[in-house]
Amino acid sequence: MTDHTPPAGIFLLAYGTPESLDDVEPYFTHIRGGRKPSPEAVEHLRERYRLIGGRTPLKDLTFAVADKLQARLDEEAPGRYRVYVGMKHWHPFIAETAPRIAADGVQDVVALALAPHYSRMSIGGYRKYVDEANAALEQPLRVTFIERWHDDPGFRQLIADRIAAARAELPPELREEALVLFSAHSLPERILSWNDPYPDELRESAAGIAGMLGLTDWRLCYQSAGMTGEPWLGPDILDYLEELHSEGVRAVISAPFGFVADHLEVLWDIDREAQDKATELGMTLQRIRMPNADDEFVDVLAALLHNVLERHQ
Ligand code: FEC
Repeated sequence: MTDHTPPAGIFLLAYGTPESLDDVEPYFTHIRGGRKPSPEAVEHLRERYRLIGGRTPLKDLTFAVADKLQARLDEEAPGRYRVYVGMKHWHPFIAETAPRIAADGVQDVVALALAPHYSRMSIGGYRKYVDEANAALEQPLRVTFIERWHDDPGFRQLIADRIAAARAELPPELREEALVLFSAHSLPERILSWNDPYPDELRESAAGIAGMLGLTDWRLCYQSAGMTGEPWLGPDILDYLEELHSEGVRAVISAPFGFVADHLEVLWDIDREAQDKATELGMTLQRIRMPNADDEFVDVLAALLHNVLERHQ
């Protein structure tokens, strides 16, 4: 007898990245909700992409995660799940992928943004795009949206392992003393007036990871704040490195745990800006390897999705 149950969809959501330097202006405009940035701001952003090689691997990495996850799920239950990718700010947009999911006959979807901590401004934004795309479908999908997964033990263990590996790469005389510096994308301070859980979730997950490693001292800061003319959450990583330097810290292990892949905010903001600042201060900065499309990260996602799927089947 043939099983006619339609496959369930796994909708992986990522930020999106411009494919070429020509895409930078419309991409930036999309991030700003349709408001065109000044030519100077576009040029400044384009220059950062140019300096890291013209494009980031974010899209390729996200599709590589999707392919590996598909293969993993197919091994366990052939034909039961289909993995899709939709982006928040560039092609394939969430609104472009949603109709493809529906056209494949999928009715139930688990949506997972590849960012572990919840803020109304970040994950809430992904959710809004998914809801809008879904509402535009003739037959809306039944969507289970995973809003946060920073508390997933597998995720925390993976970051803890990456921190341990980064420590092992430091020169022997700095290994013991290197201070772990967690960082996540800053957001405008006004999120605090909404009681947004973002800062607390970051602190909780950093503390959880530090606990796995038995760390007594570790720090948390923000990075990549926008130039929007309003105050953003701090301390910013560049200022904070100065503070750590004045405390006598000689080496830091940078753990940008608010992200999961190599992209502009890691390859530029950490590997260029923060690294330059550390060098200027005579400090050593060793960044953790990002989860990217590594098998261990696919394991984490597969386990996380299993838990959710079991609860909804
Ligand atoms: O590699 C790439 O091409 C994309 C890297 C990238 C990631 C990313 C993640 C987050 N963002 C978050 C919030 C904001 C807010 C604004 C904002 C602006 C930008 C700009 C670029 C950019 N973001 Fe981003 N973000 C990435 C890239 N982001 C480029 C525009 C120029 C600039 O400010 O540098 C301000 C919007 C406005 O101006 O109105 C707010 C959050 C995340 C982490 C969650 C996630 O990954 O989805 C939160 C990756």
